[in-house]
Amino acid sequence: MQDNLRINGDRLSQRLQELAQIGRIAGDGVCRLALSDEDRAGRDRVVGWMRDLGLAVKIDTIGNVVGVRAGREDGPPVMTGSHIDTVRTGGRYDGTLGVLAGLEVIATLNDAEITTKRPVAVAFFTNEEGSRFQPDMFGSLVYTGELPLAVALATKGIDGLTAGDELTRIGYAGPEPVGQPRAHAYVELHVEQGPVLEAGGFRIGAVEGVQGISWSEFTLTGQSNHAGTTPMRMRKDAGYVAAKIAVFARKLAKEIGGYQVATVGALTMSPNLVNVVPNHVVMTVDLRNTDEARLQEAERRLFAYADEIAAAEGVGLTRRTLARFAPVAFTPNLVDRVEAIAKDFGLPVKRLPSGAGHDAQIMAAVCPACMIFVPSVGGISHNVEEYTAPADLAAGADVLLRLVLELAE
Ligand code: HGY
Ligand code: MN
Ligand code: MN
Repeated sequence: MQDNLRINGDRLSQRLQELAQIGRIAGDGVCRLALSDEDRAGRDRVVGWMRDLGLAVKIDTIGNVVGVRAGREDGPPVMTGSHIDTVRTGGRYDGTLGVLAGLEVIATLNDAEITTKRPVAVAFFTNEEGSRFQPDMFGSLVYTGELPLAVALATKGIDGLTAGDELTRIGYAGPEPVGQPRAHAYVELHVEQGPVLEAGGFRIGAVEGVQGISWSEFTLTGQSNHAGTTPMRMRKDAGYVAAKIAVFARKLAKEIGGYQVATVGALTMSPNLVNVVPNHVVMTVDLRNTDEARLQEAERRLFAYADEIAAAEGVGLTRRTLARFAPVAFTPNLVDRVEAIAKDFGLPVKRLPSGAGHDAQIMAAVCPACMIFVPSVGGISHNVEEYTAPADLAAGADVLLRLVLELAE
C-alpha cells in the first residue's frame, strides 16, 4: 500500500501559491527577509497549517519552528524541512518548497491514516538566507550548536537592528531550548537553483554534498576630494580600489576554474556623488568551491591582491569574515536511496553537488542527512523569475515521501 502512496500535487501547488502572496513583489516574486514583518506573516501561515495537520508545534529560542507528528514509538523524529525566509528578489520555491512538501507528506500520511514507527517532523529554520543577518544557515547553526545563541541574538543586521530584538518583535523568540528535538535523520527537498538538471533532462537531483562557502566584507577608506581639481596622482580613491577587487575576483574564478565562483553582491559607496572622489566603500565578496584547498587558494590570492592594490592607492582596508563553511558530503547511503527511489519512479536522476548553501549541510553535522533537488527552469534563482514545473515539484515531493517513510519505519 505504501509503495503506491503519492502526494497530492495540486494541494502542494496551492499552498506554494498561497504562501507566495505573503511578501509578494513585482514580477510575482517574494521578499520575506528574515525576522521582518513579512517573515512573521509567513511563519504564522505555516504554523497555522502545521496545527491544522495536527502537528505539535515547538518554537525554539532562535525562532526555529518544528512541527512533530507522533509515531507509534517515541524517540528522535525523521525530520524534513528547509526555510521560508527569502532574499530581497526571491522566488516562490527557494526554501518554501522543502517546508511545504514536508507538510504535504504529513497531509498524505494523515489521509492514508498511516502511523509511522518513528515520529516525523517538519522544520523551518530561522534566517537561512543570511541576506539581512550573517552568516547564512543562522538558525540551523544555532540548532546544532555551531553558532552560540548569544552571538546569534546579538548579531547586527545590514539595517543596524539586532537579530534578538527583531526575533522578539515578531513574536518568535520561543521557549524551547535549541537543538530539540534531535533528529534521527534529515532530508531536505529544494529547487536546484542552477542549470544542471534542466540541461541534462533530469527530473531529480541526488545531492552528494554542498560546496564550501566564504563570505568576506571589505571596508575601504580613502579620501573624498574634488573630482575636477584633484590630479589623478593625488587621489585616494576607495571606489577605484573596490572596482579593481571586483575585476580581480572575476579573473581569479576563471583562472582557478572548475566549480570556483566569485561574486561581488553588495557594494555601498560614499558619499556616492557624481563630483566627489569616493572615500568610503563597503563591499562583499562571495567565494565558493567544492574543493576546500582551492577555496583557500582563492581566499589567499584575493586577500593578498586586495591588500596590495589598497596599499598602492593609499587606501585603508579592513576585512571581516561574514560566513565560512567547508564543503560537506551527505550520507552516502541516503544519497544512494534518493537515486534508487527516483529510478523506481522512472524519473531520470543525476548525482550532483549543491552550489547553494542549505540547512541540510549544517544538519549533516548532527545526523545522517541528504537533499533531493528538482530542476530550476533556466537555472534561475534568487530572482523573481524562479520557476519549477508543478510536475517536477510533485515528483520531488513523492521521492521525499518515500524516503521519509523508509526512514520512519
Ligand atoms: O547563499 C546561499 O547559498 C543560500 O541561498 N543561503
Ligand atoms: Mn534555499
Ligand atoms: Mn536562497
